[in-house]
Formats: sequence, structure tokens, C-alpha cells
Amino acid sequence: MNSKTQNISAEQQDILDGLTSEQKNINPKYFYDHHGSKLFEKITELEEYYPTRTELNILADKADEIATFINKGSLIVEPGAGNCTKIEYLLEAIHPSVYVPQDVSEEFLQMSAARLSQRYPWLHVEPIASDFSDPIVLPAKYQNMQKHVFYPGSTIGNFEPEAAVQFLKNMHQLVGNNGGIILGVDLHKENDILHAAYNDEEGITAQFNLNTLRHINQILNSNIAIDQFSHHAIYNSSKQRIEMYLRSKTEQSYSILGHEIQFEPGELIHTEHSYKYTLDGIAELAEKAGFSLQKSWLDEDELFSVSYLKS
Ligand code: AVJ
Repeated sequence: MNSKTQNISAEQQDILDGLTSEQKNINPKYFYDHHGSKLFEKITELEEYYPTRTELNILADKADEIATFINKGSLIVEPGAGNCTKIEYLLEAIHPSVYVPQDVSEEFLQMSAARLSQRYPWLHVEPIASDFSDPIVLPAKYQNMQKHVFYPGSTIGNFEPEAAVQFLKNMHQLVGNNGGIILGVDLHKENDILHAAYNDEEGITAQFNLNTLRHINQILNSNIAIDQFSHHAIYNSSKQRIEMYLRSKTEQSYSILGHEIQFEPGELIHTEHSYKYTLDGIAELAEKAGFSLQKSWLDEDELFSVSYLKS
């Protein structure tokens, strides 16, 4: 042990725990510093990365149908709303009276809220800036309104399936018995399409994955050599998930906040799981959390789904 006691923050400890595990890992939330969020935006514009544009097309085409499940003048909560662009595809059709975007970045949220309030004068926008692991608490004055959660982008795919059920249970608590969820989920499919989506020609996904090392270097005050790692992403078809890793090109070791961290040549750091579901799988998730799947809307190539889950 180090005789000098170092003051290690909870965040530093969290990252160190991952790097000293048997299977080294970095939580996918560390993708999204400013630079990482920009890179993700570039990913969503890639030819190979079909999820974003496919989901937006479904939302645009099916907004009126989705809206039939939801009372006018109700409340919509969006966890991890970011720049609040996706909800705009639904606002006119659903016509809620309150929209509650939640995100970690307060500055971003305030800007998006201001934009929405301007564009939709009839809408009351009430942003909540909080950490993604904190439970969302709605102001008491909204107690008696019908409530829905909007959770697009297949963000639920980043959770392990049990954690996805827990997340949906928490959302059930939030909306109560008279609401539901509009859930965007990427679908299980042929390996080629999925492989390409996470291994694009331009290497933007590789940059996005490698950026997590730059980000943690800042947090840990460390000097992990980014060019000594490479991007590795595969579709594990039996587990229905993309597995993303950073692979050490060489043997290398680092002394970080009193910990010796060593990498073998070829050793992998796990950075992300992105689960893909079948429609049966989505129905099963829903049921385990106390929801029932009412309807799913797909694009014509059946790449992506938007579902309505009723509580
Ligand atoms: C934002 C989690 C839905 O899993 O497709 C994109 C993140 N990772 N390329 C996904 C991601 C690599 C994305 N999610």
C-alpha cells in the first residue's frame, strides 16, 4: 500500500475500480464529455449508423398514431433529454401541457428549454438537472396529471437486461398506473449491418471509443497512451449485444493515484454493451417491469422500433 494517503474522489475511485477489475472496464458514461458528445453526434450522421435516422423517420411517420395512446394536456418526462430534439417530432401530435427534460448538463438543458418554450408557447417546459443515477422527482403540483416517459435512442440497450428491467420499474413508479412509456429500441438483426454500424469506415466510432481514455486521463491526472490502444467492436449474436472494447497494442503499465495498472499485449478494456432486442424481448422487458406492450412501430426494413408500453 501507498504510505501517503491520497485524496481520491468518488469518480476517480469508480474509474480505478473498473481498471483494477479482473475484466478491466470503463463505464460508458465516460464517453460523453464535450468532445465525446460531439463525436456521438457525428456517429448519428454516419451512413453505417442507421439507428438515429431510422428512429426519427418512425417518429415523424407515426406521431399521430403514437399520440392516440396519450391524453392531450398530459405530462411527458424525458430522462437524458440532451438537446431535446427528438421530442419535437411528437409535440404537435401529443400536445402535452408539461414537458420535463432531465439531463446532467444544466447549461445545455436551459438552452434547449428556452428554445422549446419559444417554439411552443402553449407548452410548459420544466427542466430537471440531475445525475443520471439520481431518481427523477416531479414537482408535487403535477401529481394528478397523466404522465408518460419518452425514452428514445435505444439508450436502454446500454443497461444489462436486469438493470433495464429495474430502470423500467423506476419509470413505472414515476408515471404511476395511468401512464406509459414511448420507448425506442434497436432490433436484433443480421451481423453485417450491426458490425458496420459500430465499425464505420471513417473511424468515428473508434475515435469515440478511444476518447474515453482521454476523458479519464483528465479525471485521473494520468497519461494512458491513447495511441497504444485500438477500437474493437463485435456483435455477440447469442447474447444479442454489441460488445465494445479498447485493446492494448502492447504490454504497458501505469502508476495511477497509487495503483499499478498493467496491460498485457492484446488485453481488452470493456467499454460498452449495446443490447439489441426482438419484439418478444421488448414485451418481456415491459412485463417484468409491470408494463404491457401495446404496439410497436417499425421502419420498413425492420431495423428499429418505437413501442408504446402502458402501465
Ligand atoms: C447512445 C447507447 C444508443 O449503443 O448505439 C454508438 C452509443 N456506441 N456507437 C449505441 C454508441 C457506439 C449508442 N447509444
